[in-house]
Amino acid sequence: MHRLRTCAARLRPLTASQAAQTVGQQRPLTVASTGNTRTFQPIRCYSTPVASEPFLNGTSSNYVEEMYFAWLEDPKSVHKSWDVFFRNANAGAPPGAAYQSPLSLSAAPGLAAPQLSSLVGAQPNVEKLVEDHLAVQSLIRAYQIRGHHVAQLDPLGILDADLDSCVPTDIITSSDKLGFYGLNESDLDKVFRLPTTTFIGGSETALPLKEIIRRLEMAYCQHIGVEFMFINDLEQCQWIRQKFETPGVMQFTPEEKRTLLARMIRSTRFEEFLQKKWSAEKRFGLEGCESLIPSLKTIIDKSSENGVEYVIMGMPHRGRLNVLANVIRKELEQIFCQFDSKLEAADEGSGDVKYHLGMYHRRINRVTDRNITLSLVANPSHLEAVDPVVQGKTKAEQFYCGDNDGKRVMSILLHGDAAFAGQGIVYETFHLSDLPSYTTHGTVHVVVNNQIGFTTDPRMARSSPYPTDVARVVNAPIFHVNADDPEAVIYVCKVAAEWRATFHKDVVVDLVSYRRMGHNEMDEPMFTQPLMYKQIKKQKPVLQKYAEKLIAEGVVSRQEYEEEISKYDKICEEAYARSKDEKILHIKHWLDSPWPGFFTLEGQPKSMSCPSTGLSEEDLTHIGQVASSVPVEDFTIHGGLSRILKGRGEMIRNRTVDWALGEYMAFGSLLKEGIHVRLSGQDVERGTFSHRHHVLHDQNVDKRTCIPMNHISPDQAPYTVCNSSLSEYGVLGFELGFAMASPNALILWEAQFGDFHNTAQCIIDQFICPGQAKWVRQNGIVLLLPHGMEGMGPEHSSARPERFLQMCNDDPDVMPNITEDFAVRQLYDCNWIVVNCSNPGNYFHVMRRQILLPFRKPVRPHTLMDVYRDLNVHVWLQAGVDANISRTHFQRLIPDGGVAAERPEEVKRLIFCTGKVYYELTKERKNRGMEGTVAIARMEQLSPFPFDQVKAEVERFCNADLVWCQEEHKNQGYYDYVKPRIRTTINRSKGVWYAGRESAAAPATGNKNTHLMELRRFLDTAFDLDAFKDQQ
Ligand SMILES: Cc1ncc(C[n+]2csc(CCOP(=O)(O)OP(=O)(O)O)c2C)c(N)n1
Ligand SMILES: [Mg+2]
Repeated sequence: MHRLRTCAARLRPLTASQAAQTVGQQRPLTVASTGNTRTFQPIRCYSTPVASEPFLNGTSSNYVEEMYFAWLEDPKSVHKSWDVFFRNANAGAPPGAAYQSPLSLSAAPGLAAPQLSSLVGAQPNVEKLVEDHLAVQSLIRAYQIRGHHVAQLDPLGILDADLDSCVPTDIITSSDKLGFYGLNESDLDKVFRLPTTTFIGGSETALPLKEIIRRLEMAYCQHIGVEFMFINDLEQCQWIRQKFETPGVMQFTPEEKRTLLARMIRSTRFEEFLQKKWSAEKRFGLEGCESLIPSLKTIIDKSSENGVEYVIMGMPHRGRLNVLANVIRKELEQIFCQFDSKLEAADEGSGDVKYHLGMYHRRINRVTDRNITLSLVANPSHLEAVDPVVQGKTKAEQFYCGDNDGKRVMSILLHGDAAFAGQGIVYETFHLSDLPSYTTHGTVHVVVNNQIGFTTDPRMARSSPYPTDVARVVNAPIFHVNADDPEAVIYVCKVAAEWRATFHKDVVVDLVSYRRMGHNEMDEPMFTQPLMYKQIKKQKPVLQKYAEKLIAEGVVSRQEYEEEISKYDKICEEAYARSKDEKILHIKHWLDSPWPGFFTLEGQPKSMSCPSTGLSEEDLTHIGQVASSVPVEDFTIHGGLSRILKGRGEMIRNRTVDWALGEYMAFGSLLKEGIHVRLSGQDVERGTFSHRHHVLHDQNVDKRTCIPMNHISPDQAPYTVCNSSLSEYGVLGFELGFAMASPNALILWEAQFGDFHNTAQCIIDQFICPGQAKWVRQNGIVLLLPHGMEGMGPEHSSARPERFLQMCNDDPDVMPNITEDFAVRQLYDCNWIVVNCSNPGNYFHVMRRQILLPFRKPVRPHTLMDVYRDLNVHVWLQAGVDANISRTHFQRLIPDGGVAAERPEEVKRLIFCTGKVYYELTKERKNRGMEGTVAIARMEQLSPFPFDQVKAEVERFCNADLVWCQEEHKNQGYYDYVKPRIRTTINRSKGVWYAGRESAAAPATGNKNTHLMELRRFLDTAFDLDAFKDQQ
């Protein structure tokens, strides 16, 4: 086959007679016009049988392969010309000799190979002509595939953007290379017919070879390197070819050039102004890639022209202040005052450095005269971590405004070259880009490729040729561009925006640039990049180069240029003067996602109370019925599932619920109240433990599904439940972003098992835990983390509650004032809520409380794997707690309500615990007949700590010693968190003893026997009333 491919590479679709009469003919039209957008019809369809295609139409080696396999199966199934070709090739004809002119086709089939060989060369002129045409076609294709490798992308002219100095053999850098194609210098003036896969001809269908090469050079080897030939879709490839190959396509009007110059002035002079005023401050300036600003503005202008109203952006440190000033148009004085160390913070929390803050701004786009909202999402230092967050927020904004195909809301993501290549989250984010529940219908990625990451040379920082190769996995075209050519930059940005508007897929603009200063303005780059920086010092700034070009062209005069500079400098100076008046820094002004109407005008919660989370019996019954039915006609579900639904119906009749039904009722009731619910994560639709079944699958019809929860009532909010890609970092980030967009939605992410959250640790540590403190941004995301020691080994056991508890912001040593609104105020003050529900009723209530609270906090309930499985049935969502079900609520602590409570003073031990160990403890207590001597209280909300209720419980069992019992190891779980807080509650009057597994490195043993022995041991300790005598 390899030999056939070699032959095929030399073929081109042109008969000799066609070749002779090409000049002046129109190329066959492949463009269909549909309204404003032009779409390309596929030129060829590969449907089987491929037989009817004649030999001379074959254009690609894949195609030849297909043809070959069809021929192998049945030589008659292909066109005669192919039959002859394959028989000749199989008979050993060398490349170029297997082809027979169609003129001899009639004779061919009957001829044996030796006879055929006598025909080869029988018409030497025709054959040479065809071969030369085929060669030219290969040459064109070579430029389309590999032209970017020789494009002049590095403004410094010292590095190869693809890290490879070799020039591909098939790119014609000198006339002797024509030999690769069997051509020579004398062919340069010959005219060749152009194939339909190129647009270099413009209105011409044939060109001299010399001109073909020149035009290919112009299209692919100047300041733009286009990487796109890996895209599987022919229509998309044609679209790109047309955008870059059509002669004269990169034309700018004088007006456009002047606008570009003005934008370059702003970008450059902004950095110069900051450098002049605060030379000793870090700002991660944009010097060396100033064309980023016009590039972003072009993408936004073009997108606005195409109907986009809202652009959500995420970006790292480099040039961020410049983007805020000149793209988002944050008031300059607000930026400048951030440099003032005397500025006091008005808001609570830590705040963040100026180059991490977010922004939200609605304004008129001056170019299109349309409204546009721009939001830059606040981010941590952790590079690229913001990517999925931006995507999630974008998806949410699209969802809430009914923008189903991303025509009104879009995202732009900026990247550094080193981070884009090195950070895995980039890949995880790309993999969400085309999934139905996660797509944002195309993101424009812009890489500030300054060819360095801090002090590391790209040759040491990546294994891929370009930093952008990760984008190839989703077939995103990649436009590399020399950032010192502002017009080329603007052109690719226009194409990128059009690409997104046309195909609604991701696209990458790679601004190949340099970094004029060190990593930050204090850094000495000559330590590590001496040669590069010697060159940089010689490099004329891009603004100066572009201004000189426009002055030479007569587009602007030097005076106009200088006036434009003075005008912007004056704007900066005036803003600087105003910034001196700012005495207080309001982080609130830097909010990226305002929630209009949710807070008071001062940004406070509208109340400090939480209504009952209970529901009427009627509502519970109704939702329960939906949960146990198939609301669609002629829909066949699996027999096992029918039994599960029947079981649910039974529970409704018995007024009991299991975990899945409790969750169903929580979600269903919120949907009924108009609250959107979105549950996302791996296999959440069915549920890892096969308990949920929120999506029913028709057993007879492929892809026919039904989500009963969307059939609760006609005016309900929609329910989204989606199995995610196998990613935690990307998907949790995405859901966090989704939850940012609106407070009126319950957004949940579930880990397959709790411990898998650690691959998303950055989102937890950098965004969820401190998000409000850093960026005054609340977020009500729910993390469902299955947890429980069940002898399943070190993995799949622990959701690592100790980590979440360690990051809670409450003070273990201070007993808070117990006021009437204590429970809610405590929630308001905390950074997040950690709960561990021991029954489905409490899970139901805590889910509803998330939404009924007048503010939003992330919550992290452990969901108990055991409870999923044992169908631990509870009576009608705690109806027993309150006779009137509509007044029930989440219980932060479930006190002992059994025999021990009857004579509390006789109780010798009060055991506090949380989660599933409660069931082990009650069983053991019963077995030992100690119901009257040992009380057991369940802490359902660990953080914020229920100081008031712990206090009440300790006072009730006043003669009891206190034990914390957990199934986790001592250095894990809850002990380190609860112990000091219980001690503070009781004014350190008693000890808090420990019953649980010993300290260990791994979360659980892999040996079932050891697991059970450990359990036995700590239960013995928990019920041995003398166990702690020696420690008193
Ligand atoms: C996840 C992560 N690792 C390390 C760092 C430290 N760091 C900050 S900037 C930087 C270099 C980034 O290089 P690049 O992505 O090319 O951006 P540039 O600074 O060149 O614009 C590094 C390593 C970080 N901020 N985030
Ligand atoms: Mg870099």
